[in-house]
Amino acid sequence: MKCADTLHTNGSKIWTVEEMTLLHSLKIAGTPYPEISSIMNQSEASQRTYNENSCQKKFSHTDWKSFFERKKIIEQESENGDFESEKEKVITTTLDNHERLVKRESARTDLIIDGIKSSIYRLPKPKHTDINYKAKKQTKYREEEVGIIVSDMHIGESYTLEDTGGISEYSYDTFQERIKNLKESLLEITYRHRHMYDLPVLHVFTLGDIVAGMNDAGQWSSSYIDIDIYDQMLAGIAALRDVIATWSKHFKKLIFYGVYGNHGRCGKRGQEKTSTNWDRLCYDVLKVSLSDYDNIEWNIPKSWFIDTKILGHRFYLTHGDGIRSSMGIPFYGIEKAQSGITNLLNGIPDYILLAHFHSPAELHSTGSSILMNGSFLGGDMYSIRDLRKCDKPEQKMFGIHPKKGITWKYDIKL
Ligand SMILES: [Mn+2]
Repeated sequence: MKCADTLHTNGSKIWTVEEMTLLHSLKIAGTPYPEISSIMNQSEASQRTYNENSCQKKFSHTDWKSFFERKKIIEQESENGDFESEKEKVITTTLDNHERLVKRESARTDLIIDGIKSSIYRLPKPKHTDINYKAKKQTKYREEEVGIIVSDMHIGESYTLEDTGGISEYSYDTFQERIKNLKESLLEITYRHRHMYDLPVLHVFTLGDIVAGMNDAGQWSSSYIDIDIYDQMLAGIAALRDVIATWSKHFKKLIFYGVYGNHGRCGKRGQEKTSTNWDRLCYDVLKVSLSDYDNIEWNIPKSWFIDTKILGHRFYLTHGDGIRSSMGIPFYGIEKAQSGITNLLNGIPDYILLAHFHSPAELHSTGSSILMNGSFLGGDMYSIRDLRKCDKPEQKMFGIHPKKGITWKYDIKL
């Protein structure tokens, strides 16, 4: 223990705290001075020779109250000192360990970098003489057929830039402009491809939701429909008649496929047969009004799907409203639908064409390629507000090759 020099300086040599404490406790216990001096002479705390006189003198000349106060302070300081030095030790060890870790990591990183560098240098450089692809001189390519998906026109739906906070707008005028773009783009692309090979046949996959729908027949809000259902259908017939008639003039043969959507149903879900649908009526009237065009073939079933073969490839067409979805593109719903369709048809369709989701996309699932069409609307009130999503108004067009199936694809921006 620390020397008690500040406590007591009376005497030739300074008494230690241990000596002082021993003296005090012996005296308090009632031990007489001769015995005190003898015990102290034999004690471990002994620092000198004690006699009766020196012990008595020391005891009576000491201010014991202040001695014990100071002793307490010294002991506390000593304890704190121990804690502080322990803490310091821990900090130093931690810092040392950390530094060692950092050094090790940086050495490891250096090794990896060196390894990568050396393998880059060792990589053989491509020689000009090794690169010798020569395009085949081919003047004739096998002809292909053209497919286009036409869907989700939602004629009658109407919302302004003000309604959507400047993000999107749609009206009958917008629709007219977009269908004109579609009509012309298909022909432009076809003629561009005709520089390479012939494209004699056009398949028009009309996959529903031509009309925006009746008030109260579905979840859609009639507040954003400004044309009633009858006029929606007539507008759909007029627009499709113009497009189909024009296209049919530029192909040897046009095959029209008409599958109805969910927006065309006549009453709430389940009230009528699903085939009782404004889209289907629109297709049937279209067929009658174009009956003079004998290069058009019509495929308008009562069922919600078409299963057909084109140049040896199996196509399954449906609107897509039976596929479970929540928030955007339903990957899992589509995979499930694909396996269900495969079981029902007893065979895997090479291509599944879908509409309804208004998001252009392509997925692959166990042997099927799934092509999802965009819409005429782009973002609508529902998708912008509830899904925070605004896709571009697009429709899919592609080439079908007898051997390769679907080859090139375009998302025609409307
Ligand atoms: Mn739909």
